Parts: sequence; structure tokens; C-alpha cells
Amino acid sequence: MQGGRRVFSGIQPSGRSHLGTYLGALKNWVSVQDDYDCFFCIVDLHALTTPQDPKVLRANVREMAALYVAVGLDPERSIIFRQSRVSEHTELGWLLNCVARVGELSRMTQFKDKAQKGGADSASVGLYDYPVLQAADVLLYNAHLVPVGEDQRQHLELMRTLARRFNGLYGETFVVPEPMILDVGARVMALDDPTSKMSKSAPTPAGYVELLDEPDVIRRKIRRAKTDSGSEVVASPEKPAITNLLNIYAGLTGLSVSEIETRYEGKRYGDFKKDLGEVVVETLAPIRGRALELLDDPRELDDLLESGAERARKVAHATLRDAWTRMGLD
Ligand code: ATP
Ligand code: LTN
Repeated sequence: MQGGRRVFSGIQPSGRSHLGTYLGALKNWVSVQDDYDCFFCIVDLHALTTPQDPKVLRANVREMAALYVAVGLDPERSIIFRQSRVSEHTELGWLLNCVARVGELSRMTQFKDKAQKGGADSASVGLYDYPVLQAADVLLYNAHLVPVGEDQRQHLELMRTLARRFNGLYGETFVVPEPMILDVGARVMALDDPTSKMSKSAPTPAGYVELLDEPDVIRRKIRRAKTDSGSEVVASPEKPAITNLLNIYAGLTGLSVSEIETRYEGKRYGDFKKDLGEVVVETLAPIRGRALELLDDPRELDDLLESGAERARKVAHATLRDAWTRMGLD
């Protein structure tokens, strides 16, 4: 541990975690866990901002916990827990609601996109308020670093604004967190449409590789991924589809895009896609195997989450008390 510097991040248990989630978030969580005190949360309250079936949500929480462990997060070293089990998140969320401004939330592009999809008037108030709860998640733990994908940049900026504003109004209370958004893997695009983000709310599963997809399904999805005109395996703005596939290859192997281009000089898209399919399978098959094993013992997963919540609560409660005192609620 590095003198107690902290990391916080979370993923919604809204089903179907995919290669984008892995490259943009999970893989980087694993890479920081030896150097920081880490808090990895299953943000089930955030999932409620769009409609959820209670049975499915319950199952998704366990699946997410299994995936966290299966990708290599160690529940002894890192604190793995469920947001709803640490009530301080919603409590600090309220305090921050009183510091955040309507204008700021109205500018959030993720809210605008998601609200537009279902009709702005019927979007939940929770969806609008989503970034404030997200700020509370991180500020409660005074986290220094937040590893996320590119789509979270604006939420992170708002979180920093809220921390600074609170500190300015009430005195130094919160660490102002930094985003950790890497160059490779921070924005994985859909396999069937390289102009939109790989997303679990995509209209068809052809656009994303789920972390729990079977190897043959993965191979097929990669083989059928959209390609650009031409035939050279090179990244360029005119070739968004092949560029995306090169980035995925780079993210999974640690090779640079130019090293991969050299490797595939004179070869065709088909050869490259076949190998990429194997690279993805090599990474995901062991994760799938471990996750399925863990899911065989749901009680153990529940225990793991409960003991994580106990550890998280201690830290969260101290910060909340501090915020209460600063605001005159003591
Ligand atoms: P939705 O599309 O329904 O909003 P999502 O697929 O973006 O959901 P989240 O649970 O919101 O999934 O994201 C979890 C983490 O994964 C976040 O850090 C997010 O930035 C990252 N992430 C999600 N999709 C991608 C992607 N396509 N490329 C890189 N990172 C991503
Ligand atoms: N909004 C994030 C999930 C999330 C999060 C967080 C990420 C909720 N709270 C705190 C980092 C830190 C998303 O990925 N959609």
C-alpha cells in the first residue's frame, strides 16, 4: 500500500458486462490494487435509475461480485461491496445535492442521451441526480484516483467541482479526486457500429462481447465485426472499425497498435480477426470459468460482499460525520 492513497470505482449491476467494461475499468482496477487502498463497489442504487426487475437485479449483483473476483480483484486486499449496503452513500448524496446546481446536472451528456431515449419527461429523477450520488461514492472514501472509461470524464469533472465547492464553503473536507482514464481501452466501440460506444444497453448483442460469452460466441462475434473498405490492417480515422479492433487487440495484449500493424503487414482483415478472436478468448475464457465456479456458491459471494460493506462503512461513516459537522448538523 502506498501510504494509504485510495482508489474508488464502481460498475452498475445492470447485466451483461462486456469487453468495454473490462478494458475501460476492470483491467485497470486489477493493475492498481497492489499500490493503493482500493474500494470496488457494485453500484446497485445507480442501477435503479433505469427500470430493473428485482429478481434479475438480485442475480446481477452476484454475477458482478463473481466477475470482480474472477478478473483478479482480491477481496482480502481490496474492499468489494454493494453500494446499497452502506447507507452513507445516499446520505452524503443528499448533502451534495444541496451543493450541486440544476444547471450543472442539466449539462450532463449521459443524462441527456439516456433521457432522450425513453422520452425526457419520463426519465427518473434518479437518472438526473445520478452524478451527485456518484460524487458521494468517491468523496466518502476520500479517494485520490478513479479508474473509469472515457464516457465518465464529465461525471468526474462534476465530482471535482462539487468537492472543491464544498471545501470552499465549509472548509477542507474532501480529497479532490483524479480520473484515471488510459489511452488504450478507454473507449471501446461497438463491433457492429464503430461510431457508437460498446454498451450493455445496445440494441443487439452483436455489438458487444460479454465477459461471460462462450468462446465460440466470442469467435463468431469478432469474425462478424464490421470492417472498413480496403484491406490493410492499419489504424486511421478513415478506418474506425479496424482501428477499434486494433485497440482491443492492443488493450488485451499490451502490444502497441504500431507493433500489431507491423505484425499484420500484407495480411488480410480475416487473418487479423481470426487471431483477435483467439486473443479475446484467451483473456475471457479463464475469467468465465472462475466466475461460473464462484456463482456455484452464492452464499460465499454474499458473505464476501457483507464483510466488504462492514469495512467500507467504517471509513464512510467517519467522512459523513465530518461533513455533518462542517455543515452544522452535529
Ligand atoms: P450503459 O451503456 O448501459 O450506460 P455501460 O456499458 O457504459 O452501461 P457501466 O456499468 O455504465 O456500463 O460502465 C462501467 C465502467 O466501464 C465505467 O468505468 C465505464 O466508463 C466503463 N465502460 C463502459 N463501456 C465502455 C466502453 N465501451 N469502453 C471503455 N470503457 C467502458
Ligand atoms: N457512473 C459509473 C458507475 C459509477 C462509478 C461511481 C464509477 C457509479 N459510481 C464512482 C466510478 C466512481 C458508470 O460507469 N456508469
